[in-house]
Amino acid sequence: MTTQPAWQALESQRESLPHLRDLFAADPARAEKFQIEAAGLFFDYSKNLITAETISHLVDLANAAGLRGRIDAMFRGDKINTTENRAVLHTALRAPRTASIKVDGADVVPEVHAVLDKMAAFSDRIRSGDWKGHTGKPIKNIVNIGIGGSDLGPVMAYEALRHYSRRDLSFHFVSNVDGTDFAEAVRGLDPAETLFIVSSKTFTTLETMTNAATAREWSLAGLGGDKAAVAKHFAAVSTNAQKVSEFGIDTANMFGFWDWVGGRYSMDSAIGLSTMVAIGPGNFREMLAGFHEMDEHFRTAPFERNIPALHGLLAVWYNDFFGAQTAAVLPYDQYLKRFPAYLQQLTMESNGKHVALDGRRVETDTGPVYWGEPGTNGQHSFYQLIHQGTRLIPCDFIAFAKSLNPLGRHQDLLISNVFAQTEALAFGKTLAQVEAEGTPPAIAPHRVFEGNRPSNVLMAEKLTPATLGRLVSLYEMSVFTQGAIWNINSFDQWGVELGKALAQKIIPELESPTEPALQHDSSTNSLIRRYRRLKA
Ligand code: G6Q
Repeated sequence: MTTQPAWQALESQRESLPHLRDLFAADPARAEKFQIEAAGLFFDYSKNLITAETISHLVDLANAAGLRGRIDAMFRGDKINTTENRAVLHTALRAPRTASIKVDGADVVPEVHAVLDKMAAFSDRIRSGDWKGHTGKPIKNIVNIGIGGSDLGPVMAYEALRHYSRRDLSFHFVSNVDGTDFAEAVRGLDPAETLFIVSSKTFTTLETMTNAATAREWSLAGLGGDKAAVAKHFAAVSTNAQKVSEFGIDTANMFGFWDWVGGRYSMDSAIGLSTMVAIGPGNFREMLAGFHEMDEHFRTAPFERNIPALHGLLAVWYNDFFGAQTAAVLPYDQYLKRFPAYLQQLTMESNGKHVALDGRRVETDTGPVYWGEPGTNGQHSFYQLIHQGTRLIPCDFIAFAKSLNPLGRHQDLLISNVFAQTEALAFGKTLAQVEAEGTPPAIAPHRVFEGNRPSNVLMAEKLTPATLGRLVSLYEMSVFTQGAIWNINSFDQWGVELGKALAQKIIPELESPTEPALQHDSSTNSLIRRYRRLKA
């Protein structure tokens, strides 16, 4: 890719780019040139370090990388996850009933909708109180047990859409194998009113299976030990029916999905069962419609008018041409407090790769570190570094015009900060300006803001289930675009395997009643010995 003319043009352009102050001063119509309204979102990318030529070179780069063909291949169901020989079809999870998408010759859309219908019937029974626990009481508490892709999406979506959730039901999420996570989640809950949803694609994941076994013990202990209670207090979301029934969960209460849904792309599959119980099937379908709307925009819009494609190309621009190691996501909505954590998995597990699709080492840096916190809280802590540090940190600001909790002036105060921050980042404050304010010369340099720090603003009217779907799809497709430029497989995650395998070896060494013969390095050996001594 680095030998492509577009890449080289970008390299030389990077050297000669004017300051954002000059770019805006030179073109009063700059904002309109770099704004797009599509699929229910407004995207202002004018405060990026770009000119019209930059965008045209980035689009050339996308074309050189075959982005169009890759998009078509993904949506068509080709097995683009080559290291696992799987199709990548999270887009089918939100396709309308009338669509037809084939994997190995079979249309998957009817199955997708059959599962959604089954989830809806189940959710309605829980929400109406028709579903009774073992002692005849309706369910009041729902605990999702899962980790990684089987947790981060459900937690994020529940928090994001809490406004739309049933407030007389309580929702809890257990992911960590640390017993504290389970203990605190169920503290004070009545087992007779508690339903566990065990969410695991494989139904073999150490953390989830450990927590699920503990949950079964906790349930049975609180319900008199009758194993029949499991059927009333456990549901499963999995692709592995055999393991689900071995665990003792009635497969009638199992909701399936498919190997073409990656964990971090699964919040809109049956993994979203807790979300659907919380917000109801109607809202869940609205969220899917939002996803689909952005999918279609990404699939059909020309790259120069395509929000996710441009978003992804800008990420490549900063990552590979400016050496930006991180990117910040700053939602100005408290309900999106878990959105950055969700995006960390989506972006970093997808594009944290050093080997290209052809098996060779990549020639450029790949996935940046994503991080962030809701505004305005972050402004009172790490924004200092974004404004005046030595590193370039491209930022995404996410804002809504209407609050779901309109209280006095709060929303205007909140959103004024979005605009102020992007303005300060882009334009800064010169030494001359600082001096003109009468700042003593010794202090003046400390009060200079260089500016020229890039940001995007994503805006919508308000946070709805559909808006959330659009936002998540935008980032999924941005990640896809980035992966296409880097020619990597954004859909495997071999990097999480080694540590898992080593832990399996260490577990018996920690649990053994007699001193184990250790054959690790001297550091690991001594840590294991110290742990055994301390816990004795
Ligand atoms: C996501 C990853 C990973 C996965 C978890 C849980 O893309 O594959 O985060 O979701 O390891 O896996 P299970 O759903 O199989 O328990």
